[in-house]
Amino acid sequence: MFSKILIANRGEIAVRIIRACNEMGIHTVAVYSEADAEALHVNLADESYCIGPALLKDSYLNMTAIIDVAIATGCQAIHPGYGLLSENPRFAELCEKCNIKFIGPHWSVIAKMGDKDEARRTMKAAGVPVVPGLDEITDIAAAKKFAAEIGYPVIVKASAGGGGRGIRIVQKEEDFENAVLTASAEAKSAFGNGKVYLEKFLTDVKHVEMQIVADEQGNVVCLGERDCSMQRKNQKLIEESPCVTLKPDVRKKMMEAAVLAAKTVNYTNLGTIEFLLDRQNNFYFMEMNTRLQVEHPVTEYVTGIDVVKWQIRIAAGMAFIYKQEDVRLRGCAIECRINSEDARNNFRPSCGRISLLHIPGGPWVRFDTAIYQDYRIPPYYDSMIGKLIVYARDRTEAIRKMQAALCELVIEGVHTNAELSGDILAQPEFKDGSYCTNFLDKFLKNYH
Ligand code: MV4
Repeated sequence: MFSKILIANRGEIAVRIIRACNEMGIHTVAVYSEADAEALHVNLADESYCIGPALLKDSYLNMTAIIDVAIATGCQAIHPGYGLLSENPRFAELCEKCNIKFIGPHWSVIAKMGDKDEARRTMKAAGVPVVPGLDEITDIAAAKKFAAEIGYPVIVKASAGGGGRGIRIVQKEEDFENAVLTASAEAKSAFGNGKVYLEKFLTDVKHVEMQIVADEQGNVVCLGERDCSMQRKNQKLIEESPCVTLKPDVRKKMMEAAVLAAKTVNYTNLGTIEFLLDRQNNFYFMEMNTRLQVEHPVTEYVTGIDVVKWQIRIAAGMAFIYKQEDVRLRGCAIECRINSEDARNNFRPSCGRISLLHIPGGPWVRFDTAIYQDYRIPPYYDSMIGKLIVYARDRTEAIRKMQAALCELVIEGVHTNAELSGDILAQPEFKDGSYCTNFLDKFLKNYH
């Protein structure tokens, strides 16, 4: 086992990883930007080093600065968390060159799955169902003809995409060419790669993702699904497990497809396979996320498995002790992301000092956060300041527990979306679990 790990991240996820290390008797090294001197992860780690100015490119994305700290402090591994450098194959490769274990899959697998069009082709060839569409658009006229055949609406996606950039939904043929060109231009400037591909845009579907764990001995186990259909502009707001509309036989097939996807690319460590699920119970592969996800606590509650500790153990060469038949999905977990933004003012980011903080408690109520009373939220980073997760025997009880916990949560000094989440939980479409990917945009049209 490692004796010392560097955490290449900030905020609640850095704190989450430090806690896992503390339980495992592993020393922790934090890195931080000049704007984060007062951040919680800096205080909780055994050692902390400033790696540069506030802007991400000068600090948390500065690969050599981070590696230098890891080498100088004698770290054997780096945990990248989510976002930032977590899906950067060049960073994972640099770690390997410096003899530091990157806690995640091999860089070649990150690169392969990071090219979404290549991932799609790989999965199709392996027999995993994919959304009807067209691999890499090279000839716009031919792509337009294909779009007319599969029928509008269609969606143009950047191959190197992420965070919703380089995506265009096209409702009618006359908009097609412009959508391809602007999506490609946007992807080129954001990712340095303008490659785009085409899919039929499915409406009335759920966004269901499967969590997999793969050890370096070749065992791949699926920890069930999360329903992530409650999204706005590519930002998830509420996630839950299990997915209400996923029938047991379909779940079994989808879990098998997720395991097949991972095995096809010799995947190791923690990963997520994203699918769309339609009302006829067809499911389609969309993409694979080669990292720990924000919403992992939902899976931890329904499986009883600490996935962050397993990421570390697997990276250290341990075999995963659970077989597929040992994994029992029990009860119901819901997560609400708490963002410092004004939901009634076009989701304007809200910064400033937390003047009053009360964190809800009680059995099976978890609040993952890096804020504390009097902490000043810096304006440079993500607006997510916490995650409220609850667990109960059944979904009705879980919803009530979440509503009570949201009411108990007090964050003063900044605007948050906590009230919006409470309002969504009270909607009939949420209560019966029938909500789909198009729900939130519709709901927000009349929300003021
Ligand atoms: C889709 C889709 C429907 N059809 N692709 C991809 C990235 C993810 N963050 C959202 N994505 C989607 N891809 C096809 N072919 C539906 C979504 C989607 C979504 C789209 C618009 C508004 C809210 C959404 C919520 C979840 C998923």
